[in-house]
Amino acid sequence: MASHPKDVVITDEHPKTLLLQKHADYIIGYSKKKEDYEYTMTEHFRMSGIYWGISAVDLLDQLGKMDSTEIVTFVKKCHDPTTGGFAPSIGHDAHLLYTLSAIQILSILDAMEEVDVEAVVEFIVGLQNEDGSFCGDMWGEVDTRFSFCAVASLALLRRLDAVNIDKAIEFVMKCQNVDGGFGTRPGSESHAGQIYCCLGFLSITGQLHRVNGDLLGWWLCERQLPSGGLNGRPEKLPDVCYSWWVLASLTMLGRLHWINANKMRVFIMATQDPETGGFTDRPGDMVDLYHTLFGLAGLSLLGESGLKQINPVFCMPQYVLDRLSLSVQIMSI
Ligand code: BD7
Ligand code: ZN
Repeated sequence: MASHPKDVVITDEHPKTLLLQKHADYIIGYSKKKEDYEYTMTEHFRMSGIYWGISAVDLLDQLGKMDSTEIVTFVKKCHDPTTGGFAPSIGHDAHLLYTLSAIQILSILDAMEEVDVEAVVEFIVGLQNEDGSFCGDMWGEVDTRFSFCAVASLALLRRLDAVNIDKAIEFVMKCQNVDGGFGTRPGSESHAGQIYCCLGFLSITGQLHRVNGDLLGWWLCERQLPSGGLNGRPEKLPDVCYSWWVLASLTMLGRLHWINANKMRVFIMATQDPETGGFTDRPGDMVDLYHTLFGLAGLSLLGESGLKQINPVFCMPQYVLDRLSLSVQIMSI
């Protein structure tokens, strides 16, 4: 039994070192099996899937093995000239989530000139509300994730000036809770994913000084369980994707050293599948591209050798941001 009611046990049977080539082969193989059940089931978030895949392969220094022409062609076919945004797949509706994924893909592949940047900017501008918040699409749901998607996309397009940044900041600050964390909307409970989005937003807009780094740093460190894994909220099971949301948040707060990095590394290593390659949410489950990127990204933040450095705000290889001369704010303590 695990020593904690909501934890897992890591044994000697689980991998202990990085199975680098297994992961590269898993991702490259995935992109070639387009008729597979799993591939077809993920059509509704395909654009993000491509972003997770190419970022992960790039961290492994094997981006050259992906068909970048095919990817750019797909991204262009997902651009909706009517709204100016990107859809997750061809023929679907445009959304801010997939617009950020598309811009991340084009930034990594250095292919931004292939799309109508001004139309994309207009799409994002049109989604800002009177109170500074952002909707994800024309249907009107508000979420701090969308505030992050908007400023991250605009920063990569070098067009942050296009929206009302002061009002956008005012809205995100209204989503801060007494525990130092952030939720989806004003009054919503703190959640590690939402905290990442809000800190990323504040980093891009140069407002990190408005958070209480000690208080929030504590809340984030309390996510670590005896297995070394992290959960996203109290009373939840550990999940490798939270090693990204939490470690990236602690990095922005200048407090990454507050986590037990050795135990964290043991947990992430244990979520690798030595047969198929790829990472799972927790040891023994099924692998997917999403957990594969965030497992590798977490290890990169911890300085794992053999992996490229990742940017904690954009979740893209650091060299891409360097190429764009884009720097982000990190809190100093
Ligand atoms: C979106 C936009 C951002 O700017 C930042 C974060 C996101 C979250 C988005 C993502 O990572 N995009 O790159 N998440 C997802 O696409 C996942 C996809 C998924 C579905 C089902 C199983 C695994 C992955 N989604 C839609 C999620 O809800 C996942 C589901 C999950 C992951 N592990 C167990 N279940 N959860 C998730 O992303 O939680 C982190 C999070 C929540 C809220 C805000 C930001 C991050
Ligand atoms: Zn997860």
